[in-house]
Amino acid sequence: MTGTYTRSKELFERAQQSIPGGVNSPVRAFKGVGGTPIFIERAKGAYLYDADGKQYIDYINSWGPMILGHAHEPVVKAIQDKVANSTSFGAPTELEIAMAELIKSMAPNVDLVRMVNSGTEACMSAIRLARGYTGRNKFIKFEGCYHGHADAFLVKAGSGVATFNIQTVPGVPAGVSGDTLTAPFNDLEAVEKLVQEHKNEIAAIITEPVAGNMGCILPKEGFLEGLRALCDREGIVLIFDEVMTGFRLAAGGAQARLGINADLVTYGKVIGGGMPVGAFGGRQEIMQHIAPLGNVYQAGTLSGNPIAMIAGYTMLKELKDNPGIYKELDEKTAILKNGLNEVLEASGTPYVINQLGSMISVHFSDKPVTDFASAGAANNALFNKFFHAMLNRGIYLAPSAFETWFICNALSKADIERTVEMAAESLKEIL
Ligand code: HOZ
Repeated sequence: MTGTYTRSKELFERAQQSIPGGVNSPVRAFKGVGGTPIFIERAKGAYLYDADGKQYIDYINSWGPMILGHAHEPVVKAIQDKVANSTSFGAPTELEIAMAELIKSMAPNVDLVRMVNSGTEACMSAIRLARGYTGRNKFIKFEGCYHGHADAFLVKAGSGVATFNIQTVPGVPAGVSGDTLTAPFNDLEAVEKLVQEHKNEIAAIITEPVAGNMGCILPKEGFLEGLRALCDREGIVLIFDEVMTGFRLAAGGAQARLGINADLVTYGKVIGGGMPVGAFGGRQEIMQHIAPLGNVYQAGTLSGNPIAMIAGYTMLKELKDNPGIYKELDEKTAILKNGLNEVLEASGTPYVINQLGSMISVHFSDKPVTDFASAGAANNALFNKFFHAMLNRGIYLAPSAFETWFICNALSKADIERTVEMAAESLKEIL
């Protein structure tokens, strides 16, 4: 089975005449894996349909938010009901209060929460807040973690920056990136060393508690606990970037699933059910420095947008009211992992599968993949072939070895079986 992608090819040609690289976010261009991006027309449940009418089982799920599947009926209906009342007011609404209350009831350590429009905005604002709160300028991030595209984060970043192997980003002034210190993920000693070298200068340590922008990389035992203890000892703000893990790994995100408390937490696309939303929140003591309570300025006309709020609220409420969904997601992902294990084992090629909850990634590596260096050292050329072999068979994986696959609860057992079968065929084709 192969794809013709005729219409997608035409659209990509046309797109490149008016959109940089033909896409509005770089990884989508398929430059990492080669070939032409498929253009999507619609999606329902676990399936995507491209411009040529071909169906795919979706393992991207809009990079995380479609936990309940695409066009989930209660979400669609809630948006339809709300949209006739206007799409934006730039003034407060009761729905924003309900959303904040819902987030507080689900996420640990959130006394106050500010809505924004993307994960980038959330992380950027959280760092500003940590700096304003501590009066310090530097912060530590981890190699291969991606916290959006604000200047200060584009240092040894994952996701598209890793996919395209961009070492330094033109346009990011050294004066800005100079305050960004980096350490390998899972290397507590390196963090300790940085903290000692920059005593009383570090405002924050920001991390994805489970990294999802260099494949899926799990924190080693003691790593996050060690960061927590270090931050407590040194007066550093610990920020968990839960743009991917929030409301996905558990109703309370990675904080709840892994039992580690952050001082500030950032959320993204997941809390909008796929609408453009983000948020950051945390303890009152820190959050009260945000304007208009304090002087750390942060604002946005579309923040708390009613359509985004109702979509996010409806999805989160369903997750909160049906905690069994997380068990189902875990079980489905375990079935997928077992199936992939079998066919990869049988293929004889070295591989690693990393997985927690409904986040999973396959690396063609003969060593454990625990950080950016080991993710980069894997046979990613083989991953690229695997990606295309799967795509041709109707399985839509993230178009880069430096991304996580996300499972949605609309995925059926039959879909998983088909995915495993297609993986076996794909491996036969490419090895
Ligand atoms: N940076 C996103 C995933 N880690 C990709 C965003 C997109 O292309 O939509």
